[in-house]
Amino acid sequence: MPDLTPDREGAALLVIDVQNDFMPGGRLAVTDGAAVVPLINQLGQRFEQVVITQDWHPAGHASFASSHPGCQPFERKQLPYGLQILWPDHCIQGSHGAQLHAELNLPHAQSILRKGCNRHIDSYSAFIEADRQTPTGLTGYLRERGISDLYLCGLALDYCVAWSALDARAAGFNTWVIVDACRAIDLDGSGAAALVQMEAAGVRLIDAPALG
Ligand code: VGL
Ligand code: ZN
Repeated sequence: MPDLTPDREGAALLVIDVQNDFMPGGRLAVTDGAAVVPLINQLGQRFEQVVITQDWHPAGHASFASSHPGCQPFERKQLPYGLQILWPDHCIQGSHGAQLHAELNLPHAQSILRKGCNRHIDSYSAFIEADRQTPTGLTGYLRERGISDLYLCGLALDYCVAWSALDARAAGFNTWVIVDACRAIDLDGSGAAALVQMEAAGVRLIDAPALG
């Protein structure tokens, strides 16, 4: 059994995109999204190292359906770097929707990483943008701080959490996803597919009680 004590040296909690636009009533609402907040607050108390991400798009971002005349949200469109799901406008830099949920309480988090800032490239992953080439710098940040084990939680399980977990694993981090502290967007079964893909890649799926 791996040592699952979250406060051991080398472990960090990575809290993905717990932002107003992903909450019920937000522009890209995730069903039951707000339910993760109290659980993440509890988890946060167990980790000395906490990193938070924010989806942080400029107006007119390439992932927005509104940036492509004639396109509707949730359509897929070929962009220069690959097939992109087009989303409703969301998490626009500086907007209320881009703010972290007001009840997220992680005052000891040392770093907030903003991603998806490049107008022409989306970034579900906290590590590498959707062109699969442009690093965010998070790998270096974590390595330089001696982090080897990452525990992910947040929104959405099937997009930003899954892509971040897969990239974390590929970068060599021991990677856990705390599934009950995530919620999925679930387009066409994407929630279940993400779990299968993560498990196949060596990402370990747990629920919060497994952390003791
Ligand atoms: C996300 C779709 C678009 C996420 C971000 O945080 O999972 N999903 N942008
Ligand atoms: Zn986004």
